[in-house]
Parts: sequence; structure tokens; C-alpha cells
Amino acid sequence: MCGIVGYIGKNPAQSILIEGLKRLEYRGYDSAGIAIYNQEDINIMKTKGRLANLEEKLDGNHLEGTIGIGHTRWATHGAPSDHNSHPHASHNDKIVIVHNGIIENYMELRDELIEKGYAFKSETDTETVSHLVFDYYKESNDLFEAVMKAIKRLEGSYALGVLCKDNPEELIAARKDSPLIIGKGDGENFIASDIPAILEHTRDIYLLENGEAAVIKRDSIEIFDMEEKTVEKEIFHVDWDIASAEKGGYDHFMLKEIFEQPQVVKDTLLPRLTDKGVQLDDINLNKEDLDKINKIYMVACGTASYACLVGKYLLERVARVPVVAEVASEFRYREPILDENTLVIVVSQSGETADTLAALRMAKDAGARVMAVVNVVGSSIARDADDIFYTLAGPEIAVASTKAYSCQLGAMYLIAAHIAILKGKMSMEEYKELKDELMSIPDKIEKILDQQDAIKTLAEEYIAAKNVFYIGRGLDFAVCMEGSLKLKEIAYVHSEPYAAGELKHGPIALIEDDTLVFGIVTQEELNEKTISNLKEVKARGASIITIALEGNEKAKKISDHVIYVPRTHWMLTSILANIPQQLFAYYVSVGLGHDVDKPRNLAKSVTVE
Ligand code: HGA
Repeated sequence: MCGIVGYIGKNPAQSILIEGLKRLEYRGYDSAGIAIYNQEDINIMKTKGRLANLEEKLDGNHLEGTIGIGHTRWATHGAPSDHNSHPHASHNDKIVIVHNGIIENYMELRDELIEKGYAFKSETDTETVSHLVFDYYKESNDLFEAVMKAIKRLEGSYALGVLCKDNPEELIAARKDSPLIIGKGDGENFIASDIPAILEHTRDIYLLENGEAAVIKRDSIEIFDMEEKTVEKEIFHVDWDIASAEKGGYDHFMLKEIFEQPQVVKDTLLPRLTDKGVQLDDINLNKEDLDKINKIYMVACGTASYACLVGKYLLERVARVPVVAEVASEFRYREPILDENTLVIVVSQSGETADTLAALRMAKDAGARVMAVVNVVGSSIARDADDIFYTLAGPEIAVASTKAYSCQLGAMYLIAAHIAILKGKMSMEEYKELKDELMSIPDKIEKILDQQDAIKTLAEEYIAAKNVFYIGRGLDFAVCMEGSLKLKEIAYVHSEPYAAGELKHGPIALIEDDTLVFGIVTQEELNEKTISNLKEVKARGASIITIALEGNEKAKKISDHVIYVPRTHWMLTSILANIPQQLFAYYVSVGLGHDVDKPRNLAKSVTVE
């Protein structure tokens, strides 16, 4: 997530840090800051907002020094604000750090440190790390040792850059599950969360692996593993240009984001799964509140509205409460029946979607309780909702949503389980079974991504398709909706999603020789029905690609091609079945020569009606 840049060398650090952060702006951020050591103090300047705001603050307050760290923040814990911006200092400014990632056990660590007398200035998870490093540092006065001790206590993900007031000659870096690289220069070295930040200065890079840390001086870089044993690393010489470096070597942001899904889904799900149930920190809805709720509306726009559809199917089935899923632009104008016994769940990646925000405000005015599922901390929807579920997808750059949608589905699974448990409709045994499966979802996504080449070949085979149908039943119908939208929005191919049983009520008239039909077949009790519908279109000349659970021989038999996804709990198949659809739409779009990341007529955040 977002950006880290660090420098140790002979040149003024400020401009190197600011220019490096500018190279990371494409990743999205809400605040920025730098810390520079001037041989006496580590001076920090940070601010909410754009890098231009930081530059304004630095104008006339230039930070002197040749060693420093910089950060662009995309808030995950604590709203975007000056005091939540990085760098974060320990209580006497001795240790100063920048961090990308999420410290999952920060609450426990924070309590422990408060008990020891440390005072916190921010709401971030990151500040815990600066106090923790200091706490170890004061025992030994050895910065590297203190960082190693601290990171051994951290659960979650981190890329860290650490400075210490007593050590003007070194910069410490460490990473786990958040990217961090080291750039090797001549009498100067760099750290960065991504290559473009330092490409102007060096093309010789060490790629830090998970669990590695480094002591970086002007003339040396030493890399260690968690046992503090030296790691010998090959230099990676970068010959990409800046544009492809921004995409991490992928051709498009969309593909990069598709491949980030195992990690972001893990970030969204795992910290919330405890043995006692789902732990949702920003949701205060309790059993008593739920007993009063007699209806749930799930409201969103576009892709997020398909997450709502999945939410509706799950909540009704497992929590036994009536749910209406609806697009916000309709909901807000049709005078739905809302009162204090209604729960409205709104879903929005940006948290600024105009229709969804209007629906939220209307629901609140009518006395309903509003829960929001959003990706952007501190966004308008997050601020106005009573309960919040933050998806932890990180900034999504491609206009067409992929990783944010998968995290929204993750949110639906957890919210459905949480409400079902509170209402006494899901037993602990049932939850445990679901939890085990949820924990394996990131690896299963990885397995589907391994089929990238086969899906690319399929996309090439059907690149000339003019009309594509997606059919499925139940939860698979929601998968169809998203698959069809993705193909429309990035490949500009006309496609229709249909509940498989509806086909014969009209649209089957459109099926002719070689019409491409996707069959989504992951719901065991509905498989036979959907397969019958696929037979009907086959008989009329259609070509069929089926997305089915591993081992479904019947689906394979009636299809021209089958894409298998790993078996999982019935509630969770949509997140897996959707991944091949993303890759298919992506490769059709690439094959047709479209601007994948910025499709025509579309905007990332729809802040107008
Ligand atoms: N969790 C930290 C860091 C988030 C991040 O990686 N931003 O770029 C926070 O919320 O400050």
C-alpha cells in the first residue's frame, strides 16, 4: 500500500524524498510526510492531503540533512489527518519510522505500551511500532537488535523504514507482506516501496523478501533473515522504463491488481477471524439491535451492487432475515419503507459514490441504522455510517474494480456469518467450518491465477464474439452479473447476465451458432438445473465455457471448455468463480487493443448522479 522512500548518502535528502514520493503518487494516497536527520535532530514535516501541501509547508522550512525517510499514506487505521500521517516518532523522538501495511495485533501492543507509560499521539497501528522499537532500544542501544525484537512481535504486514537519533549513519529496513526494495548507489543507498521512486538514481536493486531486514549505510547494505543470519542476494538490474515500473512489471494496473488479490483478501479476512467468532471492530451492532431489525436493504452501484446481491443471498439463507438488494440510483428515488427497525448496508469502494451516499443519508434521516462497507478510510460514506467494515484492498488504480470487489465479497461473507451468529442461526461448529475455508481462500485464488495462460488462450479464441451470455443460478447468478459487467466495461463487448432459469422466457431466442455462453456452476444443489439450461443453449449452437468446481465431470462433458476452481464452502464460491472472468475480460480487452485501465466513458469514483 502506498509509498515509502528512504535515502542515506551525500546529497540533500529532501528533494530526493519528495521526488521519489511523487513517483509513487499513482498508487493513491491521502497524506504525506518526511523525516530528515540533520546530525542533531530528526525533523519531521507531515500533512494531510497531497504532496503539494507538504511542499507548501516545506517552503521556507527546508529540512537539512542527507539521511531521511518519506511516506505517502493511504489510511487503514485512523482517518487521514496531520497527526495520523507518517513518519511516526517514539515518545522522545528518538526513533522515527514510516510503515506500509497493517499491524493486526496493534491493539494488544498499544495497551501493553500504554501500561508502560507511553503516550500515543495518533490513532494509527503504526505508532505502536515506533514505541515498541524504542522500548527495546532503550535496553540495548542497538537499533538493529531493537527493530528485530520489535518485528518478531508484529502480526500482519509491514514494510518499515527506521531512523534513530543516536545513529546518524544508518537506516534500517524490514518487510513482511508489504513490498520494499533497496536501491544500491555509489556512496548513497535508497529504500522504496516500489522501483519508480528511485529509478532516476539507480537501476541496481535488492528485492527484500518476507522476513528480511537490512542495515543500510552510505557505503554498505547488509541484509539479514529473521534469525539475523546474513543473506547473500543477487542484484536485480532494472531495465524497465518508469511507466512499466509503476505497474510492477505487469502490463496494466488491472492485471497487477488481479494478482494482488490473494494478499488483499488475506488482509481483509484473516485478522477478523477469531476462534470465538468474527471480530468486526467498527461494527457495534449487537444482538439486541438485531432483534429489532425486521428488514435489511443492501444498496450500492455497479460492481458493488453485485457484492450486495451475494450479501442478500447469504444473509437471507444463513441469518434468516428478509433482505432487499437494490441499486442506489433506484432506491433513493422510490420512497422505500425505512424506519428504526431497518438496517441499510451500503457498499462503495471509494466511499464517495454519489447515489450510494444519498441513499445512506436518506436512510439515516428516516431513522434506519446504516452499515457501510468501504475501502477508503475517512471517506464521506465511512464518516456518515453508524457501523463500518473497511475492506483492506489498498488503492485501486484501474477503473474496473477487481481486488476491491473480491474484498467486498469477503466483507459479505464475514458480515453474514457475524449476523447469523448473533441471531443464533449459525452454530460455532458451522462457523468453525466456514472459518477454516475462509482461511484457505487466498491460496485458492492463487491456484486460479496459475491458470492465467489457459484463460488467455480462451480469450484469444473467442476474441471476435459479439454477444456473450453469462448464466447461473443462486449465488452463481451474482457471479454472472459481475462477469458480464467486466466484459462490457473494459472490452466493450455486448454481454447479458441471466438467471439460468429465465433464459427460456425470452433471451434464448438470441442464441444462434457460436454465440458464446458462460455457465457458472458452483452451487451443488443447483448444478443439474444449470447444466440442463446449458444443454438447451448447446442444442441451439452456442459455444460453452463453464466455470465449475474441480471434479465436476458433468459440467466438463457439456462444455467446449471448462475452467475449474478449487472446491470450497458453498457460501464462498463466488469469490473464486469470479477470478477467471476477470482474466477473460482483461485478455479480450488487451486483444482488442483497448485502454484496459482507463476504459472509455468511465470514471473510477462516480461522485455525480
Ligand atoms: N496502517 C498504516 C499504514 C497504512 C499504509 O500502508 N499507508 O500507505 C496507517 O493506517 O497509517
